[in-house]
Amino acid sequence: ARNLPREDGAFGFTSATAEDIDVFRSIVGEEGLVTDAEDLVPYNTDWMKKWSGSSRVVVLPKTTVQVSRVLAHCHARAIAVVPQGGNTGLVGGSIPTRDEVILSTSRLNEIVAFDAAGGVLTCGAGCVLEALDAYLTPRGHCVPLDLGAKGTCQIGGNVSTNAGGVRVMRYGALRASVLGLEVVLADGTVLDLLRTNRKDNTGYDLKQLFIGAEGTLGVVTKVAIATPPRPTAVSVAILKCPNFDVVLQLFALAKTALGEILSAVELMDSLAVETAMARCPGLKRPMELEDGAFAVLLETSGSCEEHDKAKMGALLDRAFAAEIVDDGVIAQDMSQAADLWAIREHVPVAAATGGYQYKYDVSVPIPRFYELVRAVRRRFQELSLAEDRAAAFGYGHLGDGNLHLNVVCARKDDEVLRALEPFVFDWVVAAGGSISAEHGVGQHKRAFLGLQKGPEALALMAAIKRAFDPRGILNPGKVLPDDPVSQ
Ligand code: FAD
Ligand code: 2HG
Ligand code: ZN
Repeated sequence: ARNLPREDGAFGFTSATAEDIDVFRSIVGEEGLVTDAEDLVPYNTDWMKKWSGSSRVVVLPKTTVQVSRVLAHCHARAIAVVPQGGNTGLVGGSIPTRDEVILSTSRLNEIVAFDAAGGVLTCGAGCVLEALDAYLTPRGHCVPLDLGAKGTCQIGGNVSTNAGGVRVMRYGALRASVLGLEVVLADGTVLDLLRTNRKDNTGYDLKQLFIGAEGTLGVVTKVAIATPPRPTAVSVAILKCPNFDVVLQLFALAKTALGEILSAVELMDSLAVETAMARCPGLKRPMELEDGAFAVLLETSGSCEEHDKAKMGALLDRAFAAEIVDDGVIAQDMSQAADLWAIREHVPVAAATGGYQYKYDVSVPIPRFYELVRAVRRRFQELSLAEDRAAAFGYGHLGDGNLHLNVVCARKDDEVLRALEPFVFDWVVAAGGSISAEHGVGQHKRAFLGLQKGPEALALMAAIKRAFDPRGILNPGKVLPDDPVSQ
C-alpha cells in the first residue's frame, strides 16, 4: 500500500472523508452504510480474531450499478477498498490492513434464475452458501461445494477464494463449476462474463482470473454455477485406523471398492478429535480413539441406496479382515450421518475456541500427508516447547492431499510462531506441495508467496494486477508480496 499515484499527483491512498461518506450515502442510502464504531467491529475483525482493521465505513450496495458507482468514486479519489463476503476467510483477506472502505456484498443476495434442465443457478454474490443449497434441495439439485462455514460464507467469497471443502473429490475445485461471472472492475466498469454454457472456447477465459483472486482484481457481483443432481443415497462411516500406514491402505481400498460413489475421504488425528470433543459440547463420540490413532470419515453419494450400502458393507468387511480398521461406526440414517459430519466440521471451531491458534492449509503428496504434523511436533520438542504450550494436530481432506495443520496455544505466542514460520512453508515447498491448498494467501501468506512462485510468475501476476486495477485500490496488502503499483 505504498506509492500509489493519486489524481493530485501525490502518493498514497486517501482516507474516506465525511464528504466521501455522503457520496456513498447518495448511492446506497442510509440503510446501505455502517459507520457506528460498535457496528463496525465485526467487519473489521476476522473469524479467528487474528487480524483487525480500522475501517470507518462499510458500504453495502444492493445492485451492480451501486457497486459500480461506489468503485468509480473510490477509484477517482484513490480510496482503497476491501471486498467482503461472509468474512469467514482464514487468511485475513477480507480484513482491512488499515482504514480501507469495506464493500460488503451481503445485500447482493438475490437468486436471479435457475435453469432446471441445465442445472444452472445464477445468483447474487451475497447469497449464503447454505441458503443456495436449501433453495436447490426441493429442486433436486445441490451446490457443488460444502464447507463448515456454509451458514455464513457467501458464494462471491467462495468464488473469490476458489473454496475447496468436502466435495472437491466428487465435483472438482469450485473453478470447474463456475460457468459465468459478473464482475465490477476497480474503476467501476461492469464486466459481463455471466455466461451459462458449459462450453465456451472463445479465447482467454477471463472469469478464471477472478476465481481465487481474493478481491484483488475486481468485485464479483453475480455468479452462474453448474449444480449437480442431488444424490439420493448417501452413506457415511467413521472408521478407526491404528496408524497412518493403514490409513493409506484404507484410502486405496476405498477408491477401488467404492469407485464412482466415493464422495469424501476426510482424516482426523486423535488430538483433532479429542480437541473437538473437549471443546464442543453436544458432539457424539463415535468410538474411543487412542493416542496416535486416526479417524477416517468416508462418504458415498449415489442414486441406489441398496447398491451403495452393499458396497460400503463389503468395504468394511474387507478393511476389518485385513486389520486396516479396528473399530468404526456406519450411520444408520441421515441424522446419524450429520452427527458424524459434525465431528469433522467442529475441529476448526474447536481450535478457535479459547486461546490462540496457528493454522496451515497445505497441499502435500498423499503418501506424506501426515509427515508435516510429526515434523512440527519434533521441532517443538527440540525447541523445548511443551505440548501444553503448543499442541499440533492434523486433519483435512485426505482425498485431495489437503492437510490442515492446526497449532493451539493458550495465548498468542511469538516463539511458537517463529518455530512454525517459515519452517512449515519451507517444508511444504521442499515436499513439492503448496503453501495454500484452499484458503488462499490473504495477509497471512503474501510474504511467503515467493517460496512457491518464481520471479517470472510473480512479475506476471503483478502485471495482471496493474492491468485490472491500475491504481491498486482493490484489497491492497493482500496476495501479492509487493504492491505492484509502486513498481
Ligand atoms: P470472505 O471471508 O468475506 O472473503 C474472502 C476473500 O474473498 C477476501 O479476500 C475478500 O476480499 C474476497 N471476497 C469476498 N467476496 C468477494 C466478492 N464478491 N468479490 C471479490 N472478492 C471477494 N475454506 C475452504 O476452502 N474449505 C473449507 O473446508 C473451509 N472450511 C471452513 C470452516 C470454517 C469453520 C471457517 C470459519 C472457514 C472455512 N473455510 C474453508 C474458509 C472460508 O469459509 C472460505 O474461504 C470461504 O470461501 C470464504 O467465503 P466468505 O464469503 O466468508 O469470504
Ligand atoms: C476445514 O476443512 C477448513 O475444516 C478449516 O478448511 C481448516 O481451520 C482449518 O485449519
Ligand atoms: Zn478444509
